[in-house]
Amino acid sequence: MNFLRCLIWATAALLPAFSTAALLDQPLPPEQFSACVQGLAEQVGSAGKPLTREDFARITAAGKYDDRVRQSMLVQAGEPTYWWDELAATTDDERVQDGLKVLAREGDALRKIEARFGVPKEIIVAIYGIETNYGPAGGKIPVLDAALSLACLRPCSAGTGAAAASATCRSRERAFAAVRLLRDQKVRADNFLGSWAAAFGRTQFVPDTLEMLGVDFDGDGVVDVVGSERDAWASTANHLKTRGGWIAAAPVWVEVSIPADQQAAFAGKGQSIRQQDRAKKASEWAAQGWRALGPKGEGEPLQVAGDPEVYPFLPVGLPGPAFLVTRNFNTILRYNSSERYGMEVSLLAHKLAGGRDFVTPWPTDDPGLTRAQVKELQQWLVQKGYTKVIPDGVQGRNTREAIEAAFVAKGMPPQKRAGQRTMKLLMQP
Ligand SMILES: [Ca+2]
Repeated sequence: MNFLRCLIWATAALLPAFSTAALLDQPLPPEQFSACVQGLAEQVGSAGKPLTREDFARITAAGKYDDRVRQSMLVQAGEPTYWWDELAATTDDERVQDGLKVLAREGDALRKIEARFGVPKEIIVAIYGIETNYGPAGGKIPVLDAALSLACLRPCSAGTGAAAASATCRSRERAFAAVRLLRDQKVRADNFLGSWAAAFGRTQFVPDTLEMLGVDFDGDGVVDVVGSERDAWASTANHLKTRGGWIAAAPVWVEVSIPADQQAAFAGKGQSIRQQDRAKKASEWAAQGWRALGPKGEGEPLQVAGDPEVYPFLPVGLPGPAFLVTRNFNTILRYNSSERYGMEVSLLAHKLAGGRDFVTPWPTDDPGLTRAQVKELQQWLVQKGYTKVIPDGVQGRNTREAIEAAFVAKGMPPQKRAGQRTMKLLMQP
């Protein structure tokens, strides 16, 4: 996954726990960072696993504050982004084809991982595709620096005991885990690089999670989620199996139509509607008139293998796509708490298994672009002198500003995105 998207997703998980906004106003002064790291050294007694002060001090001596962490924490407050843009780009044909190549190339290993952990190989490959576009990941920030910077920008309020397990202390434990991984030589010190949120490797693990759930699947004695695809895949499968559990026979969701007399409760206000507390067997929803949707949007009998408990999830309310989701959706959210991430992974996996896109249109007259189309648009923007951005298929900050400038120059209402309709409008001579 590209870096910006990584920020948006990861931050969705970070924000609720964050209560020290003032700390983000300016870079952390060096003396404050040193004092913070020293303070962390005094808290090793609260670490989730044994860690001595001496080891912490020795390994963090090389640690540096990295202001990209703070800057990234600020990014997410920016402009709105849309489901239809993100899903169009993250599950485009190109990513499906690339994923099918991975499945063909590594089918044996992936089948073994599926058999051992009970998680479909398409889900594992989809996470690989969404997280790093099937690659070794491009994070450039030393994980130790990122983890220490995060821990200092988002300090743990209480010092010891039960608080260590609380959400506010997760950053501290992440820093401790990064130190332990280096101490135990479980990661390669020269290649321990990742994102601002300290996520690293092909499926973007964070240190504390890797320490608990990492799997050495290729059997070389090291859990190497950077260098080894198999280690990364097995670690991800282990995460899904252990945190939340996977119902092997069940899908992640079924696209549905809601009976007319029950639709009022799902009127869209732009926010997602997720009703976990209404989970009940699929057959009970069917008895209330809920229907599955066929290839042309026609209602079909609602039958889910094994008749698991499912609950309604509507990404933007009605009008818009509606789903009944299984526990597998929650399990993906344990990997990354963003609902969009959950739908991106599951839709890509669905397509990798031969399934089709949702049939219900998004409530927009300007659906999202594929990455190839975004690239084409970027090339046009560069050619017309609106930006010097390198066309990469991502509507990042520079591209969005160039789009806005182009709309203004053409005398059209400014907007910082383009879709199928507005891209044509913008590029017409
Ligand atoms: Ca290994």
